[in-house]
Parts: sequence; structure tokens; C-alpha cells
Amino acid sequence: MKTLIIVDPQYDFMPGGALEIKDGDQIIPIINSFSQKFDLVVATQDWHPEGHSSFASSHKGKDPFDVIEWKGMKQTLWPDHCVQGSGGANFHADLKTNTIEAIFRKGMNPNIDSYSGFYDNGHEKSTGLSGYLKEKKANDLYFCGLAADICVYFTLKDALKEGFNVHLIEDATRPLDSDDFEQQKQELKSQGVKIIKSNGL
Ligand code: VGL
Ligand code: ZN
Repeated sequence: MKTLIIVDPQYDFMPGGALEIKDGDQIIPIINSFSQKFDLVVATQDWHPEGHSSFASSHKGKDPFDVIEWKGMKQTLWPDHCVQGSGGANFHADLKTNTIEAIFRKGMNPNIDSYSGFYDNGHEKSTGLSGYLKEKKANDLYFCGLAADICVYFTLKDALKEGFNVHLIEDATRPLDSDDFEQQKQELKSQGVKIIKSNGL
């Protein structure tokens, strides 16, 4: 079953948003152009409580993009973003959502960040996405969304670990840091991720 997974297509990751990604909004019409080609479409949504531990504002004297040691892991501190119920947490209004069958929310535990749509960053708690896909016999996964080098990247890594056949639709994602993403792309390719363009779907 050909399955599309749209990662975090939310206003806070679009130009003008709290954690804006250059040209992030340009992926929306591209995703709309192919989403009806899939048997199953699901999305993830970054969904933090106020005062989340990944926010720089929760750490005295720290600024956004500082990196700290937090509960034994490296944590980049972000501007407040995707706060539950806020406008910035909403999906871009132009995204066609009618075919999205389920939305998997992540980042709700105040004490741990969750970049991947499958697990929190400590790999302790599952979102249920893997079990859902397996029950649906969804083996062929195609990923798009934001940000390529953060939440898309970590979601791809977990998808590989879970044994899925993993594709990344390169023109339907954008990175926060394009140098990081170039390196990650090589790594993902060597691990078996097929990097494709939407005109090849
Ligand atoms: C993301 C940083 C923090 C993302 C989410 O969706 O890539 N990045 N939270
Ligand atoms: Zn977040």
C-alpha cells in the first residue's frame, strides 16, 4: 500500500512563523498536486504544551538555538512553537486535508522532545504510528514535510528501523539548515532511503 506521510505542515514552520523554514510554504502546492495518488495519507503534528522543555524560554539565560544537556541528551533549544491550540500549530490552510486519514501528534510530554513521528527522542514512548501502519499493511512509505533536517530526518531513521520501505520526496521538503541536510541525505541514501522527486510518483 502506497502511503504518504506529511510531517508537520504547520504555520510555525512556514515563513513568518515562530520557527520559520525558508520557502517552507512552497511545499504545500506540491504536496496537494500528488496527495490523491496515494492509497493512504497520514500526517504528524508537533503539539507542545506551553513551557515545553525544548523551548529556550523555559531555561533561564538561554537563547533559541543554544544547545544544552537535558536528561542525558543533547537538546537544541527552540523558540516557542507549535503550542497546543495556537494558530502556529495549525496546518497550513492551503494544504488539502480531506484525504488525511489520521494525524499523529508528538511532543506533548513536557520533559522530552519528539522529532520523529514514531517515537520521542529517548525512544521511550511510541506515538502508535508504526503499529497503525503495520495493521494497515502500509509498507511503502513516502515522506514529505518540515523540517527536512530535523523532524523529517528523524522520522525517516525510525521508519528504516521499523523495517518499512522508505522514500523521501525531495522537492516536497525543505531544511532549516541546508548543509546539515546535504550530509544527512548521503547517510539516508546509504541506509536505503530512496530519494525521489514528485514528478516520478
Ligand atoms: C521541528 C524543531 C522542533 C520540526 C519540531 O518539525 O522539524 N523542529 N520541533
Ligand atoms: Zn517542536
